[in-house]
Amino acid sequence: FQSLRVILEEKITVNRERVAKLRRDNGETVIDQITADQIVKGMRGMRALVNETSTLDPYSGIKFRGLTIPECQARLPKKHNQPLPESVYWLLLTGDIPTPSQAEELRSELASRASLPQHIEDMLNSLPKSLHPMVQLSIGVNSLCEGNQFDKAFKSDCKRADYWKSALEDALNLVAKIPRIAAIIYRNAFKDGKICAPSQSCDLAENLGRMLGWDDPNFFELLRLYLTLHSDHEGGNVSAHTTHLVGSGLCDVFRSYSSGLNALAGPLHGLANQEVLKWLIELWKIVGDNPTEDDIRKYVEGTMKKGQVVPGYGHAVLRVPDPRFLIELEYKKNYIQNDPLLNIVELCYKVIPDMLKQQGKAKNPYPNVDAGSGALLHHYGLREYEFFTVLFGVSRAIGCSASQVWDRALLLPIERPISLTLESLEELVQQA
Ligand code: AMX
Repeated sequence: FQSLRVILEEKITVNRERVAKLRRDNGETVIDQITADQIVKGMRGMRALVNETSTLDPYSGIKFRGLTIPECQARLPKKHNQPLPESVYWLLLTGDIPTPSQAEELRSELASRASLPQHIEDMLNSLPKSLHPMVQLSIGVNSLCEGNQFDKAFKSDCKRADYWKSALEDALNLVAKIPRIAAIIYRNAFKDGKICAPSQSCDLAENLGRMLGWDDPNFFELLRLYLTLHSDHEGGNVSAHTTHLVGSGLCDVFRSYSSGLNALAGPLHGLANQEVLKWLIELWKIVGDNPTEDDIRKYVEGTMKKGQVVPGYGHAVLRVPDPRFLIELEYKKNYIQNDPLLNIVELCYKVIPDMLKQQGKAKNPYPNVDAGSGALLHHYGLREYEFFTVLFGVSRAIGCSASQVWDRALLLPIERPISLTLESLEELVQQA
């Protein structure tokens, strides 16, 4: 952990210089224009945020600190065939590929912080089982803010330049503890409420899997992939942007990310993976194990006729099949023989893009990450789809908390754009 701090300190000094130079030399340089359409259509394509951890290209997809996911799979320290989530976290925090010993250092540090205060376990155990798991997760993460290091630093005479140090402490605590919150929610809502303790020797994925109640190395392997795929998706998506926005008012990472989790819980965003599985199971019930392309078409037509979106398809930025979805298919090919639900996922991929193209509305007719993730979890016996977005939330804590460390490191200010009334927008358009 000490070496992580030292590396970050060096990088932060360099990057603060870069910001200072950018502002000094080019602070007034115009780099983009905004159209009226962008203002009324959810700010699509507007480049207006700084986010260091990842970038998203419409055609090549997500890059974590410049590395595609296949590059991460090839170059990051692994367990079996997938990157350790801890090595992804190191990469997002520092921009460097960790050495195996650095990944191990972070693994051990996170494992040592994995337990929860008893009163938070009691609080989670007292929540009604019927409360949606995402609400429970948001409550659990919010409650971690008690005694957080950032507030302590803020209230002491800590200099603003050093805020990142306490933000890093909190970020590590969030990533270390959120798997246990998730597992308690799962065990209470869907099982007998009993849960094993986190182990000092497991990585984040295996600890999560074991606390959920699995003892299957193949499931742990899938969780490693899952945590990597969902860890970050640049800064403009609803959950990352919410976390950044709330954090910009100097909320600690627990309250910021708790807000981000509520953002993730929308059906057009992270809840889509729950919606996809619900939709696929209904489809499976109707068409059986060996459907034809026409069977799928009929079902999709029914969804569209009801005016609903086809869950798991489309994306606000991507304009190609989501590389994360293609990795899910690759995983199925390499690890899973003949699973009827996953076969249906593949058949959907053959049929749905053409149907969405014909409908002519969606700018991206291709599958996103949610189109396949739930069916993979289903294969290993995790079938309670109301829980799926919680796993998304556990993963995304990695990217959102690393970003918040950098928000503090770069001394980013409170976010405060200007909103317009329709009348003022109409006037501006006339004047332009
Ligand atoms: N099925 C049917 N219609 C769709 C569609 C889909 N999967 N995706 C987009 N459309 C429609 C939109 O509803 C919109 O219709 P409208 O003009 O009548 O309002 C039109 O196509 C244009 O939308 P867009 O510009 O292509 O998409 P967007 O940027 O506004 O929204 C997204 C992107 C993801 C919300 C949208 O594609 C969608 O609702 N997909 C299904 C839900 C889903 O899978 N969400 C997960 C996204 C990934 C994630 O965050 N986890």
